Amino acid sequence: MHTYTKKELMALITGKLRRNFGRDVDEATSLHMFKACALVLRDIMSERQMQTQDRTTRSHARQVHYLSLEFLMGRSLMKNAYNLGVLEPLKEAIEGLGFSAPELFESEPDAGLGNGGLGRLAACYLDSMTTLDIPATGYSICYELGIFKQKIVDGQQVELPDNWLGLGDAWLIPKMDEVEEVRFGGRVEDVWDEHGHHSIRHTGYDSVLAVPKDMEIAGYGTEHGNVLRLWDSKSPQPVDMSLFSRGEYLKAVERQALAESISKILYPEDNHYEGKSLRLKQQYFFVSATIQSIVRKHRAEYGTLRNFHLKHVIQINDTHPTLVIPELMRILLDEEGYGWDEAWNIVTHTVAYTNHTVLAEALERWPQQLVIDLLPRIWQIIVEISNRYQAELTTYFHGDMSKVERMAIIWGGDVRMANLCICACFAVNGVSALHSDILKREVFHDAYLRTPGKFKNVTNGIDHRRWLSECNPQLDALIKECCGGDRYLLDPDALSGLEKYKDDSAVLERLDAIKQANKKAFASYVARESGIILNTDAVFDVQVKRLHEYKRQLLNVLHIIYEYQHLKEDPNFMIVPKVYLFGAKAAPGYYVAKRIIHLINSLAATINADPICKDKLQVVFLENYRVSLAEKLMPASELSEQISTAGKEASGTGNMKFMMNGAVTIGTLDGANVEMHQVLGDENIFLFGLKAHEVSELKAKGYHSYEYYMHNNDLRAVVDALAQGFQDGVSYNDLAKRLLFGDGCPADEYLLLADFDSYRNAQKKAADTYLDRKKWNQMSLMNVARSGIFAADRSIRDYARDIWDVPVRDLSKL
Ligand code: B1H
Repeated sequence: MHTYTKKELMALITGKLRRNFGRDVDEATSLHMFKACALVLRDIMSERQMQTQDRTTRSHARQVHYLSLEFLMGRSLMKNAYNLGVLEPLKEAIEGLGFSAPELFESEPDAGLGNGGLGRLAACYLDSMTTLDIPATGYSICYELGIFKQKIVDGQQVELPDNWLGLGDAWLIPKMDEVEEVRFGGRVEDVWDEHGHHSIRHTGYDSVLAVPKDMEIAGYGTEHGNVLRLWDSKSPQPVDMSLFSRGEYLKAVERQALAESISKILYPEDNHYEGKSLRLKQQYFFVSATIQSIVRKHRAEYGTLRNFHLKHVIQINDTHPTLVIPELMRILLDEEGYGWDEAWNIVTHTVAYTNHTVLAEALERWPQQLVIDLLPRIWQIIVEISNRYQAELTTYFHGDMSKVERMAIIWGGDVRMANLCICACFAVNGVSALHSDILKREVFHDAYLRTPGKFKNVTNGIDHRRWLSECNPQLDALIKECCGGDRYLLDPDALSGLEKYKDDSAVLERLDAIKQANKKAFASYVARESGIILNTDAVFDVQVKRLHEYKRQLLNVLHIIYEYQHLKEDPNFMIVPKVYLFGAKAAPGYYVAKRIIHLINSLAATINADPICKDKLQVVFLENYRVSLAEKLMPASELSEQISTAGKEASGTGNMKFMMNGAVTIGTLDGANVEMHQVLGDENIFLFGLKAHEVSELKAKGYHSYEYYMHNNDLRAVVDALAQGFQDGVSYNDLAKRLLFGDGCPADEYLLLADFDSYRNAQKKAADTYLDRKKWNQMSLMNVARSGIFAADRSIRDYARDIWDVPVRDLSKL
């Protein structure tokens, strides 16, 4: 594989500075320098990607298309340099030109085109698909504003716009010759010509142009290159001249603004469905542009769509791209003139659906009137799919209408996207063993009875090169010494080579020292950014993820209040000093989540100012949790909080990042924690709480949180303190009442009080274990050693084998 020297890179960078920015190195700002470096890497990737494309075309290989409304890419400069094998020479080149490489890497904005786990998963999968030589393309929207930036002002979240494109667009290549047109609204009619041929006439619609902005994706240790195609919306006319000339300036500009609003913002709700018309427009815009672009290339290559399903598989990331189903039907029916059955056969052998949540409030149900108004032809096709399905179901279930109703696609004035996916997709998968079981046993049980073969599991995984090798270079070095050098980078199972050192005190002490150094590095970062001084002699106990009630940040808080109360009574209560770190964005409209952020900050202010807590107990809320902050935090974490109500977290992927970096988990048997426990055994994880089936049973028999409150003095004191509030005088009576009585929702819907005691015991056990340094380091080592199955490479091999039927790079050639 061709690689680049420091000297070559310096020449390429100075060339870019001169040609693209008209600057010599000595006149260049760090902004110019960043862009020049990005452009140099982009050129290398473009070249490889085009060769990959040629190879794919020549071999007529089957391709994967990964459709997702979110790709949470984070930063790219270091990642791309790493994958291209030029990280070291690039650093030297940057320094050689008089700039600081770490500062330059740090100046890159995160591409925050996603909310949380679902979006980050898509980004990790792009890396693995490329590394495993799969011809794959990601598709999404080129949001002008990514996930909002979070500021904490007076303890509360304030959202600021995230305008990432100023620098971030260095990675994007606009392809003006591959623009697609997407149509909204208007009327559709059936027309017959003089020969009796039927066609559909669509008139009076509004057009929006979709401009592709391609981001090149480099794989690790391969020449293979893929693309993430981000669609930008543009108005077909810059301004409407007919309106303009009549003096209606505002109206003229308004139409343009409306078209361009489609790709303005990412909807910031994680695990929650918002029935906004602009969101439906986003979904159709991106799906229609995507499928038109795939179809256009396919036609050019094969001259027919009859073999479409043999050459393409479309994986949809949750139901957000569901409209790809009727949109592909529309093209096959209306543009190709295929009959229904032939079109349906192609579609149902092309699209596969991944479900990411069982939360009822996240299931997409679009009001049919919205679909009718915005997408009249798509609506007709959905109706036809729905009617045929309903007839089949009625026969299959011998008229058991309760089943037919649950599985219906159109019902009660809504289009239920998950049911449309289950009907039309050839595969439906969950994202962890437990989650896939729950889909089969509960959420989609009726469909499972009819077509059990469709239902699969692919447990999530993370890009272990980003989340271990790049972000934790010291641990990376230790692993390379212990596990056969670079091997684990392409063969994550090689991490298990660490196991044989679990009684080797030299290795255990190295592991300890690495963690200590990473904690210090993180602490100095936090000190620089916020002025807060973290106690690096304390356990770093970390809960970072989106703020959601089911994730139970509040349970963590209740336990901290408990410790604080006991510390006040007994100065020797905290044998192990602790730093509790939180990081979480709340959806701007999610009131309770915002209250919990405020609560964490109120409690932190009180505890951190109390002399009793000095060197024993500290609570810190980390502002603006995001990919690039996680990369600094994971290597420094010791205890990983994965404490969702069992049955609610589909998988979790943060849990895997912690594990890979040697943090020990305190958690419930939920999502992928179940599989972590399976590989770790009871002795290397701190489990607590009700199991998923116990949660269901307790809810079925009637859960009364008040009884836990009444019968547990410690718990009562904690909830009372919560209601009282802390030093800043803010009362959290609303949150306390929610736990005891509910508020238009069941009291303590997520069973915090039921799990409190069990959580406290697990916390106690973790603290006691932490005192035994050897034992803790052994647990930490085992966590790293057994984390190989949580590499995204493994997940992608599963998808390739069980769903996509595409070949992957062969490890035996390593
Ligand atoms: C997950 C979402 C999600 N599940 C709707 N569902 C969204 C739903 O903008 N929306 O409308 C956005 C996101 N996100 C997460 O997916 C799960 O909660 C995690 O458990 C899982 O690890 C992750 C990846 O599978």
